[in-house]
Amino acid sequence: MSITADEIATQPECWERAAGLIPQIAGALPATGEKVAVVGCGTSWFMAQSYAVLRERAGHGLTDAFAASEFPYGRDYDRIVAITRSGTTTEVLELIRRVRGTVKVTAVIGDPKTPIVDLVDDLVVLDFADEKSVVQTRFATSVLALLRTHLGEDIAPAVADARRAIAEVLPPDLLGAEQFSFLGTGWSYGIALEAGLKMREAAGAWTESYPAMEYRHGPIAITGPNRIAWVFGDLPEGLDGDVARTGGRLEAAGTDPLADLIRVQRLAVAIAEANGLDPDTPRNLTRSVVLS
Ligand code: F1P
Repeated sequence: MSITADEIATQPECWERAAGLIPQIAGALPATGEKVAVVGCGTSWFMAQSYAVLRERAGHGLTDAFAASEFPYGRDYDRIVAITRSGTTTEVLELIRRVRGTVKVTAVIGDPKTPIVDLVDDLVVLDFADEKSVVQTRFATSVLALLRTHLGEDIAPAVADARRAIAEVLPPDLLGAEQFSFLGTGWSYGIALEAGLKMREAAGAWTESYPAMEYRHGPIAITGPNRIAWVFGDLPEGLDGDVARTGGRLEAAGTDPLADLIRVQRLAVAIAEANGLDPDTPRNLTRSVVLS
C-alpha cells in the first residue's frame, strides 16, 4: 500500500482530533465580525475558498480567499489566515513578510519546525495530520474539519460519511473513465477544485472543475460516454437528465462533500497504480514549492 493510501485512510480520526482542538485554539482563529482574507497555494488555496464561503454564509463576517501570489495588497482586512502544510511555500512566506505588522496573521500549519512560526501572530498546528506524501490529503481536509467546527458545525456526520467513503468499493466505471468534470456549489466548489487537482497530481488524469450551475454553460460539451460528471453536495435540478443525454455518467453521492472528496483521493491512487504510476512520487511535483 502507498503512503498516500495510508494517510487517506486516517482522515476520520484526524478530523475528530482537529475538531477536538477548538477549545484550546479558538482564540487564534478569526473572531465573529472580523474582515478576513484566507490565503494559500494549491490544495491549501482550495481549502481557503471553501472556508471563505462557509464563514461568510454562516454570518461570521466578510471572508475572501486568494492564491497567495494574487493577494490584493492595500485592502483593509482585520486578519489574514494562511493555510500551509509545509510552512515553507515561497508565495505564502512572501505575503506574510510583506503584511507583517499591518494586519494580524494566523497560520494553520502541519509542520511546526518551519520559519513561519516566528512570522505570525497566531498559530494553529495540526502536526498529527502532517503527511509524508507529496500530494496533500489528510492535512487539507483536517484544516477544513477544524474550521467548520470553529464555525459551529458538528463534524460528526461528516466523519461518519468519511468512514463509509474509506470502506466503499470504488465502482469499476470510475476506474476506467477517460475524463472527470468535478462540480460544486457554495463551499463545495472549493472541494470540486481540489478533487480535480488531486486527480491531476496523483494520477495525471484529465480533470476539470466548475461551479455546478456553470457546467451547462459550455463544459457539458466535454462529457460523453466513459466520461464522468461528479457533483459534490446538492445536485442542481435537471442536471441528472442533462448528463444522461450526453451519454456520460453522473456521480452524485449526496454525502458530505468533504467525505466525498475521500472517494476521489482513493480513486486518484487507484488510477495512478492501474497506470503504473507511483502516487507517492507524482510527476514534476515537490512537497512544497520553494522558489530561489
Ligand atoms: C501547497 C502546495 C500543495 C501541492 C504541492 C505543492 O503546499 O501547493 O498543495 O500539492 O505539493 O505545495 P503548502 O503551502 O500547503 O505546504
